[in-house]
Amino acid sequence: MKVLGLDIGGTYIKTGIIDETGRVYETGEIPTNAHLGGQVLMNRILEIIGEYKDKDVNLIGISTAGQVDVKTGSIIHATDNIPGWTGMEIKRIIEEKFNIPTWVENDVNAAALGEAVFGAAKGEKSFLCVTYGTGIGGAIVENGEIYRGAYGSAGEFGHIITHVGGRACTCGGNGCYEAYASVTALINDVMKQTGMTGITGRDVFRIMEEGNRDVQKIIDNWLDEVLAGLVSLIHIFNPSCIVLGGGVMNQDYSIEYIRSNIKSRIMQNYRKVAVKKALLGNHAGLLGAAFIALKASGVIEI
Ligand code: BMX
Ligand code: ZN
Repeated sequence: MKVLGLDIGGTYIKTGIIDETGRVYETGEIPTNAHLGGQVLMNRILEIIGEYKDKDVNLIGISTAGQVDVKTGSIIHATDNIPGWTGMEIKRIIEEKFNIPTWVENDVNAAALGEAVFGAAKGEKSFLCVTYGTGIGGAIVENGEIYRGAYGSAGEFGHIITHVGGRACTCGGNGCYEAYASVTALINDVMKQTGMTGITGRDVFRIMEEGNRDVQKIIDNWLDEVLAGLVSLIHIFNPSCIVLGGGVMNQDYSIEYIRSNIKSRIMQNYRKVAVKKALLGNHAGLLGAAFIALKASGVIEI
């Protein structure tokens, strides 16, 4: 059984074929070019699926930024991280064109399921997943199921307000967690305060490791912003485990800073929480989306 997985983030689209054992192969990565708008993005996705079509794909699993109606496989609402993505009927459009059964899920909900089945949250029934990238995404897993709220959009942790009257966010609000603690925010802070241009999240950490104390200070402030959101989430959900995803959480410096500061910032009775690094890295969304497709079509039972 072959599942074509697509993971659509604010910056990159990742693709790959996944089998029922969780093996990922024929992977690819291209820029999302979100600024070109939802329609251009949808056309690009159809092109990509077309490129994989002669590889005997049986199912398609899509994980995407934006709030997803998993019944219809369409976007309930997306922020301006992907302008024009709101309302996109991803499942219908793909199934009409290719006649391959397709499932769609929010990127971090998919990553959380991937981590639950194949990664850091194996054996954890109730946990949170938070990813730091273009935006900040969240997932609430309760008894092995995604908690969706009344209308399907629960877990948009990026839009918790951490600064009243603060920075403008792409959701239309002000002072959101994502505007301070995403990788986009970190990069903007470094560029603004040092005059550097054209840098990536990975560059920021490399520059710190080369001994730049100013950049280290900016990273420390950013990690305090990351911690502020996590402290609130822990106090709301009292989870046994929080899985942290996104390339920046693969940096030992980030995860060590969070682990060594979190306990003193939460109430004593919440301190049993384990802070884990996502294990599936780049493949979490793909594996989660594939898992959803395989489970829904009865190929695997977990
Ligand atoms: C935003 C929001 C979330 C998404 C999160 C992480 C949109 C388009 N995105 O808060 O739905 O899960 O970013 O997305 O509404 P990423 O782009 O960082 O992967
Ligand atoms: Zn916001």
